[in-house]
Amino acid sequence: MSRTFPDRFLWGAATAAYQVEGSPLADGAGASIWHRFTHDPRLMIASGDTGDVACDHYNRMEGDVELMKQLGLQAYRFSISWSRILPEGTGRVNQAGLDFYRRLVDRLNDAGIVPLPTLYHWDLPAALDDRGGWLNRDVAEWFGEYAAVMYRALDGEVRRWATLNEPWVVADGGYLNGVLAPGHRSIFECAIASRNLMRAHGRAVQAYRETGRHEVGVVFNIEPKFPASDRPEDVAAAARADAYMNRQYADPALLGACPPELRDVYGEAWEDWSADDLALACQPVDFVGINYYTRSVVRASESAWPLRAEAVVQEGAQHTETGWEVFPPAMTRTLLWFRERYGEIPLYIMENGAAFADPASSADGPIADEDRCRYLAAHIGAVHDAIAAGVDVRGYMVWSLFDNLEWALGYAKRFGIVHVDYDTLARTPKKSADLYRRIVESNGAAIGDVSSSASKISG
Ligand code: GBH
Repeated sequence: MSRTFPDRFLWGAATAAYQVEGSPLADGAGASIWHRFTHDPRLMIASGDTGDVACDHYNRMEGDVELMKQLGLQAYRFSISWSRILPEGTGRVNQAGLDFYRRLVDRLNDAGIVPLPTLYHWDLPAALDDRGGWLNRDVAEWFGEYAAVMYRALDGEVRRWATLNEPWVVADGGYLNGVLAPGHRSIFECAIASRNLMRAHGRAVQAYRETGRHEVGVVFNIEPKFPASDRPEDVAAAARADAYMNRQYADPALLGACPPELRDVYGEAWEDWSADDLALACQPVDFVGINYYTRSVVRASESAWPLRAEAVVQEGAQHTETGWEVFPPAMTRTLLWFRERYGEIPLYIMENGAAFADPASSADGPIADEDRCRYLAAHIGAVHDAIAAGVDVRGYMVWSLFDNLEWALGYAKRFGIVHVDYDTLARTPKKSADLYRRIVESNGAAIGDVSSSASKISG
């Protein structure tokens, strides 16, 4: 079946600063909380991996843009490292840091590739963490100041800005579970960080209305929560999980309210947001980015803290190397649900992809990452299903352009359509990169080349 996408649908690939750049302290940059986290043996990443070199994109940016051009990408989603721009987080601007992103954006525009920057993909300046980081209410002003510096520098060349990437991950991983920087474990802090993240997002949108002339939005990770059974306890558990991961951030930003289930999830750590905080978080946005990887099936479990809900592993389904179930129909469901709940907002898939171990590369061909090819074709097909049902989806960014630092999982988990050899830093497009080039060229039709009969993908 041939499926093409709307005219001007934007096809691209995504990365994030700390995951690919390397040289985190170069040219006057300040340290970020991720630099600190990966270098602190008490916090630690199991493998000892750091972002010191990563893909060395900071030094190889021009060649990388050339590669993107060869891959036929129409857009490149990247993030800006706040502490390269403002080494102390506020105040003094580091011109050399700005210059790096200006060169990147210029090269992209010269190559006809649309730049899609995200202002915050988890690398808070360490100097701001010393002042409380996301726990300090002033972070909204700090983020607004940084955002305005970027808009003033690059709004002529950039037409679409995203504020935060996945605020849920920042609060849950950084402040509740301690598995991501800054590595705290407190449900009280998680609730505070959650609110300050959305206040900061709102402040950055306000700043855009003062200085910018194009579009600004925000990026959420959305993961549908299916109840394991019709039992009311399981249905309620799924609703709590959905409120916590999905609606906790999108509701304040888009509806100006918090999901009522959060009181139950957070217990005494929950404090109702003031009307002022809700109003600040709820600024009109021009688009929303959605990152979709998987779904989860959940059942009630009194001992599972704090949600009293636990995931039920789907036996027989395919799982990626990160243990996430491959379930393409939930991509469609996510998009339909989003429109139904939040109304007609232009949507972009800002991340979708999978970690699979690379099969050994044969001498005469690229790394044959068939699992990734099937994953991408099936999920792009699922995006098409949502568009066919009338959802306004305007673009798709594969995660990721490169194998890169998979945060606390280090370099072992590979999400790239381009292989990176971490000894030589050589970039080698995998079979999925070739498939993706054909998908872009054919505006989606080439997903039909991927045999679904050979697919292990359920759904
Ligand atoms: C994204 O986050 C990040 O933006 C990106 O930097 C990162 O490299 C990429 O994904 C790959 O991890 O354990 O089955 O319950 C991903 C957000 C939220 C997706 C948690 C998976 C857990 C699935 N993730 N979710 S499960």
